[in-house]
Amino acid sequence: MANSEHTFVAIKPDGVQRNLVGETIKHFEQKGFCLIAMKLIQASEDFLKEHYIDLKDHPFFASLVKYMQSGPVVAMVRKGLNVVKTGQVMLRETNSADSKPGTIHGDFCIQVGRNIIHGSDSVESAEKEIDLWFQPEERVDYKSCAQNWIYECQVMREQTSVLCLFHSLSYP
Ligand code: DAT
Ligand code: MG
Repeated sequence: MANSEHTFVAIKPDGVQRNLVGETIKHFEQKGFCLIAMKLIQASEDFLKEHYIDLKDHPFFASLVKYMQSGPVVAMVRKGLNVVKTGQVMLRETNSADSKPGTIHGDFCIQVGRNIIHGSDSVESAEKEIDLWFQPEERVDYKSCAQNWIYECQVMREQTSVLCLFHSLSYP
């Protein structure tokens, strides 16, 4: 079901220390992506090496792990239609210097090594990252009333016929 796609988002230590937690969460909240899980966590070196395993051969790997370990991280899971791709557009680009105003990197960061927020870069990595950061019991799936106003009926129907019925009764 397309609108039940999940992504992993983490506000990095510099985002937490710079008091940008609320500001960054606001982007995802206002966009309409549903909050499924969230926690403040001090990640260990081994845990972060696992998270960034795909980057282990890059020269910046050690400094990346050290930076991510330098303070707590706010980890969360968001759900919605194309949330992985749209989440990436909201963050863009990896290098803040190439990021346009209006994106989180474009508005709040200067250097690639201090870019305040991580978002999964594919559906496959989102699944891996969510499994790494959250136990199944830490994820809460629920029906958000706002979804009736964010999605058209056709998309809602993919998620639940009850919601679609509600929608069609409300808007003949
Ligand atoms: P993204 O976070 O956009 O998915 P990535 O997975 O390639 O990008 O890299 C993960 C993080 O590693 C990125 O947010 C910051 C750091 N990084 C990437 N390229 C870097 C570089 N050339 N120099 C220093 N840090 C870099
Ligand atoms: Mg990445």
